[in-house]
Amino acid sequence: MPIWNPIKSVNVPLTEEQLKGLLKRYDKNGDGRLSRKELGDAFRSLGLNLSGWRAWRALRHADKNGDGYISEEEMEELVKTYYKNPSIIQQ
Ligand SMILES: [Ca+2]
Ligand SMILES: [Ca+2]
Repeated sequence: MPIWNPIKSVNVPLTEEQLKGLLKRYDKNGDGRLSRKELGDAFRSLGLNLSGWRAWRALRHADKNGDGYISEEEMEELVKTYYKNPSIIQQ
């Protein structure tokens, strides 16, 4: 399966700020954090079809305090980590 980097495949590369903003837009219930489902929807909008263990792995990776949700701080951390190592959610 080819590795597809969504940041390189969009016409205008997303900055960290834009990616963060995009993630926040997927906080559908407005509780300030992303559930696994909300995170999955956000990834899908980036062209990443993360299902099953991949979505679980991304969530586990991002969810530092283990409460099952991605807080704003955890989102920032996820975005930073992703830019350093996109393969965290593509393997
Ligand atoms: Ca939410
Ligand atoms: Ca958390």
